[in-house]
Amino acid sequence: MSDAATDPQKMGRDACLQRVRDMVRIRRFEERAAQLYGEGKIRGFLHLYVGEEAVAAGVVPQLKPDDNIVATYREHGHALLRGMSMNAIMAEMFGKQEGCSRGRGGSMHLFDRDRRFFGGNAIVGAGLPLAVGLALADKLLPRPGCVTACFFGEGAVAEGAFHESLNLAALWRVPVLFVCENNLYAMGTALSRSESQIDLTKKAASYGLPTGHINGMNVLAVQDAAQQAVAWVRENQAPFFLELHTYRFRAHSMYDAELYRDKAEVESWKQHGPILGLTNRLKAENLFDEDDFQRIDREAEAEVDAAVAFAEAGTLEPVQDLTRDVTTPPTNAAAQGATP
Ligand SMILES: Cc1ncc(C[n+]2csc(CCOP(=O)(O)OP(=O)(O)O)c2C)c(N)n1
Ligand SMILES: [Mg+2]
Repeated sequence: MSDAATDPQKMGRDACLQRVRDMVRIRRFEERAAQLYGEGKIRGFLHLYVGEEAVAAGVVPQLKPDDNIVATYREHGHALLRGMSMNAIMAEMFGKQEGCSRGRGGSMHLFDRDRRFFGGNAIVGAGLPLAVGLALADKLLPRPGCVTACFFGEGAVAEGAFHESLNLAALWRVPVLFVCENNLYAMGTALSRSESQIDLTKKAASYGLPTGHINGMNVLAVQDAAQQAVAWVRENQAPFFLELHTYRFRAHSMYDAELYRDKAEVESWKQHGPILGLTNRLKAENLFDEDDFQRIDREAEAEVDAAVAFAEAGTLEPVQDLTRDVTTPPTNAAAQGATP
């Protein structure tokens, strides 16, 4: 690790505050989303990233606008930090036409072509082949020097798509940064109950990828590792695998009795939460005080208030448009090329 990237004094107060702001924006957005879900305003699936914010906040700002991002159904934070408007994301969650996917995707399918944010994906592991395809396209077009960052949970290593994607990425030397968000559980299954090898970097190394293993609760450590990994992928135009140890503080999705973990375990991780960890460190370094936090918090709440008002005022798609973009299968005769 380089000192400049992990030493708050060397980073400077503004850069440190930006990381706090990034994480607080995600946290406040999601807390409000949970509340709106309870009120029936947001429906469908909703997976919160609370506790894991340091991963998106450490990695996403290291990417350039021409780089691609592929994420999972737990992607609100990545989308926000990529610069997608909170209004368009909230409207999407409300199912309104002003949403980033015209209200047809919901929480799990945030998408923004202009910002090269290629989802949001409901299927575990499905983002990996997509990322390899995007990077292959960049190599062939060519779009020199571009990187595709692919975020996925540790549950994806049980999918064949994980192994095929790492293998092909290494074989074809395509520029993908694989970012494994290892929060220890895939729904209610602890990694150690489903995998004989729980050091996931070893799986990636077996396909020939260089790897890194980072504490995903420490945003400065994530930022530093991501900076180096992105630079490596960009320069070598080849894949790299980062495993980040993190923890989700809330349920898997909105319904989850959480019988698979103790409350004490959750509480002990909260003591090392990413926002608390950074703000405590900055306070100890005299770079930050409670007034700073209150100001950042108020700004985030105001942005969320405005996004909710935007979503409330949005329009639902008219019923007669529901079949638009739905492909009708050809009739038998047409499919067989029959002529009368
Ligand atoms: C192919 C596939 N199998 C099963 C599911 C059901 N499912 C949804 S989330 C999930 C757990 C995934 O865990 P992980 O990859 O660790 O991500 P996390 O939810 O912890 O962020 C499963 C099994 C799915 N969506 N897709
Ligand atoms: Mg997981």
